[in-house]
Amino acid sequence: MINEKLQAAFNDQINKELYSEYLYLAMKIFFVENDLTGFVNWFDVQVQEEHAHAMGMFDYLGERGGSVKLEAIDKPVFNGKTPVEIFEEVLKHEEYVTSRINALLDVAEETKDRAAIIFLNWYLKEQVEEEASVGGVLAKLKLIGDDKKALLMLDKDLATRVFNPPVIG
Ligand code: OFO
Repeated sequence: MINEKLQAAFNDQINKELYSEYLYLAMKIFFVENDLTGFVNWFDVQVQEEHAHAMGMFDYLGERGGSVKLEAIDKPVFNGKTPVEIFEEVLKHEEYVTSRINALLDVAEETKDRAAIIFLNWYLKEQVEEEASVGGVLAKLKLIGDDKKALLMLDKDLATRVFNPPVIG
């Protein structure tokens, strides 16, 4: 049986993963409206990944005899009006999520739940990959600047991203 404090922290993170899914869905709209279909694909994959992250914790709580409590998902908020600005916000958001996974690990350590620590290590590794992948797109966007041809080449590249359902834990 999972400790109550840890269960609450997991539930909070499930909400944050679902918020991430919602945020990326909202960001996708900008790229749909600007006909950047490769970026749209990138966000489609991102949305699916965030959903998988939420469901990984959802299922884990069930396995541990815990209870999932779903709360309201906040309205997605971002201010970016260009691809660079939006990806700056994606990176900031991923860094925030990394800090929340670390906070969740702190609770798992405090409650001496070694199984949860092992489970959460997967999420920490995933955050390292996410920050690197988002940082990579952002760096390219900064290099591209106002070069529309180069932006279309990056768009073509992002069209190849594929969602591979993660094996979590
Ligand atoms: Fe769930 O990894 Fe991004 O936020």
